[in-house]
Formats: sequence, structure tokens, C-alpha cells
Amino acid sequence: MAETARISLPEAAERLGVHYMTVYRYVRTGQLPAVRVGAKWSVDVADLGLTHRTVDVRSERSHNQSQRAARLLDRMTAGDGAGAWTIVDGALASGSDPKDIYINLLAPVLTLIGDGWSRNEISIAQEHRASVVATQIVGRLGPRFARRGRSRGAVVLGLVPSEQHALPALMLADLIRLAGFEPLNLGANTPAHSFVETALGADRLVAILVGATNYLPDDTVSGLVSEMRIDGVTSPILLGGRAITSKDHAIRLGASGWTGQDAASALEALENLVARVH
Ligand code: B12
Repeated sequence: MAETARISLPEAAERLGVHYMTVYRYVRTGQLPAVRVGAKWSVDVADLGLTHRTVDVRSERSHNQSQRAARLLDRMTAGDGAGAWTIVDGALASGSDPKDIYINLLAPVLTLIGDGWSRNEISIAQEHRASVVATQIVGRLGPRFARRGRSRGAVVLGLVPSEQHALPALMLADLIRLAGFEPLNLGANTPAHSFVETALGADRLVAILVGATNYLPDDTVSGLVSEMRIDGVTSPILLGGRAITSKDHAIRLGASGWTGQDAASALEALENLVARVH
């Protein structure tokens, strides 16, 4: 039968053969159940085996994930679409869903590629090859984000004029579809009149999301927003992406709000907007 005595964190650390701070971290991150009485934590001895197993599984999982990311980076920079897809397919087979693939595999690999480029370790040619392969992966995964049932409304999205980074909008559009909206993605380098035409023609428009990855002069972005307003767009316009650094920044540029700088925060901003309206 399992032992059920309660012991302190230093005692647990001794039994597990790890530092006190490691046990404390297990408690703070929820890997080890603990009870606090006053300033003192205690844990059940029976949970210690569980902790070791959980930590083993987690570290094995994160090891597998980083190996997979390294292999994907290698295939993407080589321009090997088939090889890259085999890796993505392997991740799907081992239980990742398409959203996981975007957020926990493809986006981190793209970030590594960008960092490698900025340190001169990855050439512009490799970056271009990788972008094409990433676009192919997104093209194959895209249909898996489709949802049945009535859409929650249309969301127009696109990137500011002169911006070539189309991939962030492609990925975000799929995630928006998964959340039940109908994305109308205008992609890279979108002029104001295309935002306006799409917004005015959209059925049950929820919002327009305008992304900027590269830094642009503020008046170019605020000019885009005011052109949309002058041309009759009344729906919320949210600005975001890497180059829009805060909510204040977005508001200063004339937007109704900020999407944040990554896909997860963009989805959250959209949900908050819908919750405020209803
Ligand atoms: C692929 C890539 C390219 C490709 C783009 C191909 C394509 N079809 O998209 C090419 C080769 C063309 C390119 C060009 C350039 N690039 Co580039 N590129 C990248 C790279 C490696 C991946 C971009 C990507 O798809 N990211 C996807 C995810 C990982 O990015 P993300 O920022 O988290 O995107 C999310 C947010 O934008 C968020 N989001 C939040 N709110 C909203 C709202 C909206 C509406 C949208 C759409 C998105 C959004 O959702 C996204 C989805 O997850 C990045 C590295 C990186 N860290 O991203 C560099 C990077 C973006 N590039 C950079 C630079 C400097 C350039 C160039 C100027 C120089 C160059 N590398 O040759 C040119 C710029 C050209 C231009 N005028 O736009 C820098 C930008 C620096 C900065 N502003 O901070 C980066 C960060 C590389 C680096 N580490 O320095 N690039």
C-alpha cells in the first residue's frame, strides 16, 4: 500500500535527491500537489513517485519537441517540402493538433530562422527557401482548421502596405477560423482601399485586424487607419503584430484596440472584443 505521510519540502527534496528549489518549483508549477499551512508547505509522500514520472515524461516530451524542431528547421532551410511535411505528419501522428503545430512547432522554427538570419548564421536564400516550405505546410494544414456550423461573423485581416510577411496572416487566419469566425485574409502589403472594399462587403463583420511586422513610420499606419474611416468603415479596427508595441501605440495610431504581438494574444483580443459587444 502507498505511504501517506505528509512531509516538508526540504524532506521531499532529500527523498527525491534534488535541490530544495527544484521541489519548490514543482509545487509552484503544479507538478507536485502541496498544502500550505502558514508559511510552510507539505506534500504527500505518495505523490513523490508521481512527480518523478511526470517530470520524466515532460522532459522527454520537450526533448522530442526540440529534436523535431531542429529537424524541421534543417528541412525547411534546405527547401525540402516533402521532408518537412514528413516531420509535421509525424507530429500529427503522435497527437499534436494543427493548432499545436502552428504555435509550438512552426512559429518557433520560424523565430529560430529569423534569429539565425539576424546573426548571419542563416542566409537570405535559406530564409526564402524556408518561407516557401512554411507556406506549403500551412497550405496542407489549412483545411484542418475548418469548423462546421454558422460562423460567428467575418474578420478581415491583412498586413500594412510594404509589408512582405504574409505567413503570420496565413497562420492567424486559420486560427481565427478554428475559433469559429470567417477570416477574410488580404495577406501582405495591403492598400487601404482593399481593406475598405472587403470590410464593406463582409457579412456580419466583427473586426478588421491590421498587422505590422516591420517597423513603419507611425504616420503611414495612422494614415491607413484614417483612410479606412474616411471611406466609411465603422467596425473596430485592431492593430497588432511585432511592430505595434503596446495598446497605447495602437490607440495613438487611431486604432480601436491592440491585438498584441503573437497569435494567441490576437485571438484573445478578438474574443474580448466580441464579449464586450454582446
Ligand atoms: C519568413 C520571414 C521572412 C520572409 C517572409 C515570407 C512570407 N511569405 O511571409 C521574407 C524572406 C520575405 C522576409 C523578409 C524580410 N524580413 Co523577415 N522574417 C521572416 C521570419 C523568419 C518568419 C516570419 C513569420 O512568418 N513568422 C510567424 C510567427 C513566428 O511570427 P509572429 O511575429 O509571432 O507572427 C504572429 C504575429 O504577427 C501575430 N499577430 C498578432 N496580431 C496580429 C494581427 C495581424 C493582422 C496579423 C496578420 C498577425 C498578428 O500573429 C502571427 C501569427 O503567429 C521572421 C522571424 C520571426 N521571428 O518571425 C523574420 C523577421 C520578421 N524579418 C525580419 C526582417 C528584418 C525582414 C527584412 C526587413 C529583411 C530580410 N530578412 O530580408 C525583410 C522585410 C521585407 C518587408 N518589406 O516586409 C525581422 C523583423 C525585425 C523586426 N521588425 O523586429 C525578423 C523578426 C527576423 C529577425 N529576427 O530579425 N522575412
